[in-house]
Amino acid sequence: MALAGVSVEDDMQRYTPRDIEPKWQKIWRDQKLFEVTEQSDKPKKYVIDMFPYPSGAAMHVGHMRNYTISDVISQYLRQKGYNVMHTIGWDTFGLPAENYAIKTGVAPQASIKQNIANFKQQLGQLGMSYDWSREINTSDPEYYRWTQWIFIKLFEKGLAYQKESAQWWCETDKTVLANEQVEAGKCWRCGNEVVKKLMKQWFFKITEYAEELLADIDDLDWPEKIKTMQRNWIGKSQGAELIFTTESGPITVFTTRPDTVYGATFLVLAPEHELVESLTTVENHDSVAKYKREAQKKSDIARQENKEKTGVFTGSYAVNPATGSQIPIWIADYVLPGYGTGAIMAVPAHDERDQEFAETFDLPIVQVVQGESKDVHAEGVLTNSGEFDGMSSSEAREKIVAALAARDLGATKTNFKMRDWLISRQRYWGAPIPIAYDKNGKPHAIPEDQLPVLLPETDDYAPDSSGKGPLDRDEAWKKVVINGEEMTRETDTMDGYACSSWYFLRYADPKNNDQAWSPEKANYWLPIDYYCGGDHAVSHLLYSRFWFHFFAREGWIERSRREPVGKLVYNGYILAEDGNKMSKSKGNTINPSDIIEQGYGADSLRLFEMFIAPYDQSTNWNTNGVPGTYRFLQRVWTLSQEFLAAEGTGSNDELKAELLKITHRTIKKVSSDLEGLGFNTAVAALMECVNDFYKLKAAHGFVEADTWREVLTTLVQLLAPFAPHISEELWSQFGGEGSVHFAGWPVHDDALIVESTVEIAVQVSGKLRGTISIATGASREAIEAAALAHENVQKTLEGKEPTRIIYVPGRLVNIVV
Ligand code: ANZ
Repeated sequence: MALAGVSVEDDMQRYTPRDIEPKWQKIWRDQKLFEVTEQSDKPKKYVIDMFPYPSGAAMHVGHMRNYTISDVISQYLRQKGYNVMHTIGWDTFGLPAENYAIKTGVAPQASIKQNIANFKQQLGQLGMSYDWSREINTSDPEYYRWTQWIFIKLFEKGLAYQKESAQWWCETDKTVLANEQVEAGKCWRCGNEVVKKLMKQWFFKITEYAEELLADIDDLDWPEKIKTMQRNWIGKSQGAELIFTTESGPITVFTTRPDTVYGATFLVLAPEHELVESLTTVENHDSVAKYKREAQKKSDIARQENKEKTGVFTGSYAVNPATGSQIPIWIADYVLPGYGTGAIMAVPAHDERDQEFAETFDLPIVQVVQGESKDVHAEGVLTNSGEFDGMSSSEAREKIVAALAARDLGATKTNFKMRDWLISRQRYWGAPIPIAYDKNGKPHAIPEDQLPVLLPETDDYAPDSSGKGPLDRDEAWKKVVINGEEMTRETDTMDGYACSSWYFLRYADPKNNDQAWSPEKANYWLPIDYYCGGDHAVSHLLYSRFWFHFFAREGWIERSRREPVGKLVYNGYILAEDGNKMSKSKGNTINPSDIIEQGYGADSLRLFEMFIAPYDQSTNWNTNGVPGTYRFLQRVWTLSQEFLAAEGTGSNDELKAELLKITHRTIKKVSSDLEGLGFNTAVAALMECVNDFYKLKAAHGFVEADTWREVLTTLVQLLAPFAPHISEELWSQFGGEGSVHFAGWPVHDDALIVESTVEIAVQVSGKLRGTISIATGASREAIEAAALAHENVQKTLEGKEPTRIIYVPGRLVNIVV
């Protein structure tokens, strides 16, 4: 078959990946080459990707970038002599399979099985070096049994609890909706407006770990931008709670600026605040009720967007604890119910949102701080603040809170933006929550010996108007006897993020039937040394940190390993050639299997994936790229075949030095690039190396056969992480022992790189007659011959024979007559 953009140089020597790649894949598999155990005298490395959700669509070249990065790292580390665990599994619960089931009637169990088979086939084709004996699947009862066990442990410690919470609800479809199913306040299915409805839900108490999750971020070897995202998500905020009294009782506000309390000219409550009802006067009842209904339809994000301020007056007043004056109480949706106390003191002179609000509704604005800079840690000098006038903001913050505290009207307070993790899903396709309720509705953990709580098979997956999941319709399944007492099972399933919060521990001990993992194995393999992915900056990466902190507190993993992810390798996206995001629906995806089957092979594709751009940058796909890297591999192949067919004889010191210099320069560059994850520049260095080899071959042929053999073998070793198949094939053709992937990583010798030629002074009977420039490492005979041949030497000698030649290595030749 003809490959576009590739000229056929010589059929006999043609590089044909399909003759090589499947062959080596089979050998690696049959020999279980990449399987590992803890019984090793090598130091360990643990390298994985964020495991995939095996969707119905084939993987595209964007997904593949991620898997290639981790595979290159793994192969490199193996060659460097590490005991590398590199493995993969499947994150299989979740909405896509369930929606597919609702649409087509194909059970999620069946479609997932098919999708896994497809993904495995694709990854296998790419020559990924996984330890397949450790493969896991989160919807396998042998796996989710342990997710349920962890739930129970959290429940026993009070870290899994139930609480009423507002859920998106579509009145038309009569169903609960996840956040991502609400688009601009509308249901994703029917397009009608959605509302919030209070429902009892299960939560994990991640907020109890807020402080330590925040503190540990500092030491993580992660990209700064991801660390910042996590810090902001946790959102620690130090301030005070101040009390404003009203006729209906006290209103507590949370503020980071107690120094501005003299400028608080009104209060704003979230429309959902519990005191709104009692504060609303008769005249204001209708407008307040209407405003509350409108606010219900907006998401928190929409409410925080910077747009025109809306709100209504309740008709009531509160007493400002500092000034003693009566200030009006309003409600507005820019105050969120879930943060702080759901009520704020508005200081329009010093807070932008409050200022807009005051301007819109014509409320008083009183400046109380002078010379304030615009940044968040506002500092200025107090004014209009009674006894506190003239104080700095920071001093006043403390003094004012202390003064109010003395009157029981204030206290310092730290808040976190982070909310507890809602894990109930009114859905079929998830791990059942291992809880049952007694007659009084009290929740009980399912005893450990009754795990797993199996997800029953059904052909009825759709949610209904009950607000509960499909499992709620399975009357037989719901009944359960616990310690002789009849109970009713919880019918919600768990958020998929529960299953993905601990899977890296199961990789360490995938077949354990007695424990989720053995601490011994976990302490051997964890933390993950390189965790590769390009998503879930806060969700998954924060949830799993929380679980690990919990595991460490329980002693199931060493405290020093409570951070699961050592180095986070956060890759950029590959976009379609036109710069759009690749997606099946846009029809612009490129399937790696197609490229392989066209004849370019997996190695060319892998190489291009690494060459295309620095790994952490997003970049557009380029159709000419793979033919380019294919041509490069073709050149490696051809050069090797030519050498094997026609090893030269004889020696050439200059050639030898030059070959070694090129090679050692390349070893140095590729090694340091790989250490710093500079994959693209490492590939460029390999290409340059091959170009230089071709020039030398053209000039000298394959004399210096031993050196050629040495440098070509080294080239193959350097190429192996990127292009494992061709490297393995050439390694064996060159007579290498075992697999190239365990054959060591070449080490460069600086002495061979520094200078390719040396300048040597030439004297005749002690008198300087000139200099010669000659290859470093040239033999003494060659140097003497070059010195004798020097023009001035010939002239001075006038045909006389030298009596002896003195040679000072690397410096001078003295020809004595
Ligand atoms: C008075 C004030 C004066 C404020 C000033 C700021 C500047 P962090 O924690 O950093 O986000 N706030 C408190 N609860 C809120 C809620 N539920 N919804 C919306 N806004 C809320 O900032 C806390 C500040 O955000 C608090 O301090 C409060 O406004 C507002 F010159 O109180 B401040």
